[in-house]
Amino acid sequence: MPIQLIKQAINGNRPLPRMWQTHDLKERYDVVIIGGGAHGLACAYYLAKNQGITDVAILEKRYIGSGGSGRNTTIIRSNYLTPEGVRFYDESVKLYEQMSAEFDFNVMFSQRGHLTLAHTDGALRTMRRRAEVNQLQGVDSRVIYPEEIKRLCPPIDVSEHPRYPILGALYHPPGGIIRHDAVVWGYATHADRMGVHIHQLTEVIGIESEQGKVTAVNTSRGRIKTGMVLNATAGWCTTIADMADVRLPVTTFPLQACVTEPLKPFLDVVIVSGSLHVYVSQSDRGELVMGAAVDPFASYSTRGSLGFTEGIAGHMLELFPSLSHVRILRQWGGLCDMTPDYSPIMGFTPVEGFVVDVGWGTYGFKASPVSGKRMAELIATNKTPELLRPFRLSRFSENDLVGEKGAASVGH
Ligand code: PYC
Repeated sequence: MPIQLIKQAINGNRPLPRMWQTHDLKERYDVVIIGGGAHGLACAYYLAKNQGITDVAILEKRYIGSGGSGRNTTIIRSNYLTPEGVRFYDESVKLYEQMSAEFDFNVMFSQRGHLTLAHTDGALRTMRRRAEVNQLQGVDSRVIYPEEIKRLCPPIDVSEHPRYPILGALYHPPGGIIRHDAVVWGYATHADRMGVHIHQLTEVIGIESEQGKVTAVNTSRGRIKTGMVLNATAGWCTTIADMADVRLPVTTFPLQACVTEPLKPFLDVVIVSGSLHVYVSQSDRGELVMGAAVDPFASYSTRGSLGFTEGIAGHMLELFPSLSHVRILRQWGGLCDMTPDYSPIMGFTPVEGFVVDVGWGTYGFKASPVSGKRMAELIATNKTPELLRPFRLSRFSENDLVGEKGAASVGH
């Protein structure tokens, strides 16, 4: 039993200490991070822990984890398509592996294996290419065929009957799922303990600069002087960048997800089908957590739609016909900032002191530790870490793209 619970029982049920504090807004901070999701919180954590920079404010317009960090389907993996992507996400998986020990707080990382199904010859070709690239980067990933898929996931239909029979899969054993709220709370707690100020319900309304250099951030609670601002938002990354006069090649699309009623444990791998536009895992509560492709129109809406529910139910039943009696419990939407090459944008911008960690599309949550750690390094040293160089903003004008569309879980 966790020691805190025992202490609480002995102490007559007095409230547990708060995991993070509230603070008045200071007049000045060394670093201001806009966005209280896992990325912003991770960056604050690593600024304090690895770089000794603790005079940091996180500004979150709602509550921490209220954006993509609390709305994703918690999948962690590094089986990407480009060497740059694989190296980057692999560092993230390794950081996730250490997280429970580092926080002394169980983030429930379950490396149960991740299967991306191929239903066409073209998809199988892409899986083979991904497996090669993954293996060359030392990442455990290989193509498997229906017999092994059935062994790893007995309820799946690998027969020839479905409209899109399963021809093979990219199998990535280190991939899995995690508790996303635990990740957010872990970073927040530890950043707070090292002196970071987390300001919830604090909306950014303007960014000031003089002679091409950031000087202050205006918020719904007052003005903050600073020479360093990190835009770590999703959904509103272009709005925030516009305030600093920086244009980002990003278009925002909704992405919907849902959970079923709890079922007895029967699915202990993550299943993804790009052709059927569905990914699914079973949570520790027994619910099936499922998602689809982004909605086919740009929008800031996070409402669910009947079209999504019908589509995902139909596609799930093609994979798992035995689930026809299962009810969907709730559904929700999040916002995905898509870039032209489906890779994120991390690093410096033409405005000195305004740096970005944005454009994550459908890949954001899984990258939180590595982007936080490496963005903290960039801010502290004023140099771009090697791992981040491929993802610089200037790659679009230099025609040096990092095409990751082929590694998306579902078609976009
Ligand atoms: O890239 O693994 C992924 C993913 C799952 C859901 C959205 N993106």
